[in-house]
Amino acid sequence: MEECIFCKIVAGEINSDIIYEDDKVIAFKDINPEAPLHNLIIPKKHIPTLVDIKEDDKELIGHIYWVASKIAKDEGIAEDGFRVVTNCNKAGGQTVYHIHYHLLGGRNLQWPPG
Ligand code: D5M
Repeated sequence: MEECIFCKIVAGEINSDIIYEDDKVIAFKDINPEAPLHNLIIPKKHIPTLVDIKEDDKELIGHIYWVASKIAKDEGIAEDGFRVVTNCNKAGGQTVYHIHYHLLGGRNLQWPPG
């Protein structure tokens, strides 16, 4: 996926502020934070959108939620609360077509989102 900016982050071709990495996923600070803590958790595998998740990816997606929980605990926001969000396609507000999970916390988040 030559033109995918998040694949370039995975490959180390673009710098990012990485806060967690293992063999399956990487998490880094969002370049345009919407909360005091705003990280993105992405699979290293290129999956464009939520609707491109295949049956074989189910374990990977579960792993992403485990990583979100770990980061929230490590960052000290688990007890207060936080949000994990995936935008899907245009009307869902997706701008980068490599699936990612926004981890937002550190303030009282509003509901519903706009
Ligand atoms: O969210 C895409 C998110 O990706 C948006 O919050 C900005 C962030 N972004 C874009 N480029 C970068 C780089 N290079 N580093 C860190 N964060 C980045 P979406 O849900 O697709 O609208």
